[in-house]
Amino acid sequence: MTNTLVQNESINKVEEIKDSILEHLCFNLGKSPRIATLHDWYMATAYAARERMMRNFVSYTEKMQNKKLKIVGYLSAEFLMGPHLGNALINLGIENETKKAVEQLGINLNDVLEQEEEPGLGNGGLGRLAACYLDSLATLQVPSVGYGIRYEFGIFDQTIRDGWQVEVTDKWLRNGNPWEIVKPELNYTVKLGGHTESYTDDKGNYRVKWMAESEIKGIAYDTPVPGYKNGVTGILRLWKSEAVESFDFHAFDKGDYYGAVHEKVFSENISKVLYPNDVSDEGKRLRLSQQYFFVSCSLQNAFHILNLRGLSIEEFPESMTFQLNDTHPSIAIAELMRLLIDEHQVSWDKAWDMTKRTFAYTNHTLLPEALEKWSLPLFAHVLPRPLEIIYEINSRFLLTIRDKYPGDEDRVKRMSIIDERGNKSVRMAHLATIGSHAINGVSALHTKLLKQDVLHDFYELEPEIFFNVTNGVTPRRWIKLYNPRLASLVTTHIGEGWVNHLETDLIKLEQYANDASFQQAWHDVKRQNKTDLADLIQTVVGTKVNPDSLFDIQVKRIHEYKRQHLNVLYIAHLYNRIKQKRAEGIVPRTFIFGGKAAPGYFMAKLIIKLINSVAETVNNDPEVNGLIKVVFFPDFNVKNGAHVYKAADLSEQISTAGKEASGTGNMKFAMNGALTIGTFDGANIEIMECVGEENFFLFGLHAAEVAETKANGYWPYDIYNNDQELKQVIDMIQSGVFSHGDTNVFKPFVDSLLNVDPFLVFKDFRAYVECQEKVSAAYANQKVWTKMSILNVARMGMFSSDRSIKDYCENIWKVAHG
Ligand code: Z16
Repeated sequence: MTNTLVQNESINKVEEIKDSILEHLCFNLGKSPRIATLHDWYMATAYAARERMMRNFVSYTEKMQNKKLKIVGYLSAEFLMGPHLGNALINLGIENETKKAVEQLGINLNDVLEQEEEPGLGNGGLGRLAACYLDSLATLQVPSVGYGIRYEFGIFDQTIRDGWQVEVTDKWLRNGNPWEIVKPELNYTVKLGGHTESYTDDKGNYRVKWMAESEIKGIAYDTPVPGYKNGVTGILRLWKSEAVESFDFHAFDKGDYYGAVHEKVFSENISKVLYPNDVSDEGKRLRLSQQYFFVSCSLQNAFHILNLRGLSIEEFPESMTFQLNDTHPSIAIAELMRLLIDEHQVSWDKAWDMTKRTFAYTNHTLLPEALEKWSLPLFAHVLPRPLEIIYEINSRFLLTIRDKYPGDEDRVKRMSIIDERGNKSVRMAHLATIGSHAINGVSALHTKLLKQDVLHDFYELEPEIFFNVTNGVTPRRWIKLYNPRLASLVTTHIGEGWVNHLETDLIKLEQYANDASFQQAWHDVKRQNKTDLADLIQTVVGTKVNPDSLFDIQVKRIHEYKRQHLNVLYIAHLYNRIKQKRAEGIVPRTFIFGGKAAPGYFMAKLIIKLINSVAETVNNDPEVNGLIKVVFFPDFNVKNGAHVYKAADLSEQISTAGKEASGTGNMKFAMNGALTIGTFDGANIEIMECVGEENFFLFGLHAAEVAETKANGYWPYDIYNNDQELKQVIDMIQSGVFSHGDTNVFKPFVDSLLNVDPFLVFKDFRAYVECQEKVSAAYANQKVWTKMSILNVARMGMFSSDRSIKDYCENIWKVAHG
């Protein structure tokens, strides 16, 4: 094609998009351009983008009717999709044309994008991983459906008042959601509570009937997921709970109006709100109901799809495979058994074989407080029939263990789905493991520890079903969309193949690592990104920060195992040095934090207060003279992430070794040119192997040393007493230096560290300080730093979620990919 032809085509596209926006403004929003608000323009532009996706959506759904294709069902209680519009334009390849189209309508595209309220239907890493995987599934043309819950309220919005976190309800649906399409005809009934009754059917078979206390209805809401410039649109199918019609008839008959309304309220509650805990288990009845609700709807929908494709029940495992995203959906194992046995009259042995072939389980944590356990009475109350099935699964499973390990009753107790110690409970990780044909961890270290510790007995039993699939993130959103300057610099040098071939193409950047003009351009991109973030911080937080200082960033959920407080102790240490006139060698730094604390997690909330208190003291002390600045950026989410990752010089990945299953923020930072200071934990290790030890700031204990330290009796108080600088820092916090003399507020924090220090902050403090000194020295030489930054990005190709999805396709799902 000649250039003018390409130009004409693009002009036509701009006209087409403009017409489409104006049509949607009129037909869907009922507005004229004259009175349209920015939000109206956003809605109209969203509809215009959605329209283009829906053509592909319909053809892709048709393609899924092909009987030979295996469909992947990704079962997840969370999908943290982030704003749709910008991503849709990138993946449809119409971002430039749309920018021009809205400009011709007198509007700025960025202002339009800013209007979108993000669907925060996830807590953090796990939910965002699911979203990256949907992007890669569509991009790799894998027939797939993401199944989850359409929470009316997603993760709370975080505001900061007097340094403390205050939660605000996330009303993401208040202005409408142009991305979803409700499918009222796709609705399923889900039972809850009640009891079971057995009977003999006309063929003389033993059967069970679940006499539920209540029934609720799940309605499908579909959101299109565009693949990258490939004409494919995948599906995110979320379930909203409603009352079944029969209920109000029944209650109204009896003249019980309030009874009927009560049922409605109860039913709608199921999908009302996301539980705001990241890696920690609440054990609440409503949560169990949510899990069962979305899993049951999804499996019933799978039978419907099977039927549409003209397949038989026996063909279920070949026609669809389900990935369990952590144990949250693991009740699916009992539910598929129930549907096969109670509703489709399949025999136990056959049903069990089919179930095992259908499911695979991803574990995302080793932390004991995160491993889901349901109290037996609660489980029996909410899910009496699934519990009976779990008992049967367990007793058959334990027979095989007793058979294989005669006399080893200890092993039987350890492996049982039912934990018989103390208050009896159902161990969901055991159910997930026993009912799956593949189990995987999310980084090499995590998988190793999974085999060694948490699932060791199961690994011994069936080593061949354990896999590792290291996490990845999508370069479409996390580089191309959110770092356009870097993206275009990279594209002008190595072409644009990296966007969907990161694994093979990004490495081509290596040849420019020593090129002085490329280094300059690279440095300029980072500098501009930092200026953008500095401006945003000024607006949002009111703190003035220097774009020439080292931007040292830690954004992630606030948790003691992630050790934001280790970072804070280092800041307090630097402050102390400045006050003592020992500031030589300190490079100007801006410490930026962001992240939400679970509302019920006292210590995490206190850490937020501490960060803000240190910020207030340090930022306003004339003696510091701007040498260091501290910022807590409120309400960290996907939308804010757009401004944060691209502006980082240094990425903080400092969890206690063995505690962070993988981490994915570490990948987003490194592929946007930040260097990492990190422990030997999760995917940090693989990142370091890829970028080279010389381009990575490693410190601290290894996982085995952490376990050893604890086993030998750990005394943080001794470390405090023997390290004068650490002692000064702790004493400063305790004595009220950061709290206007208040000695109470941080007492629980200090006491916890001095007496317990569960995550070995004191143990790693000295190594961290020394490593930070190396960071400062390296940053002082900007040329060398920039070269390290380029090499970091060039060598991050393997952390594309496309690579992860290919691993799942080849090793676990056994499906073809593009
Ligand atoms: C979660 O976000 C994670 C684990 C978990 O059990 C529950 C939730 Cl909500 C995180 C891990 O902490 C993190 O290391 C990992 O990168 C992420 O899941 C995705 O695998």
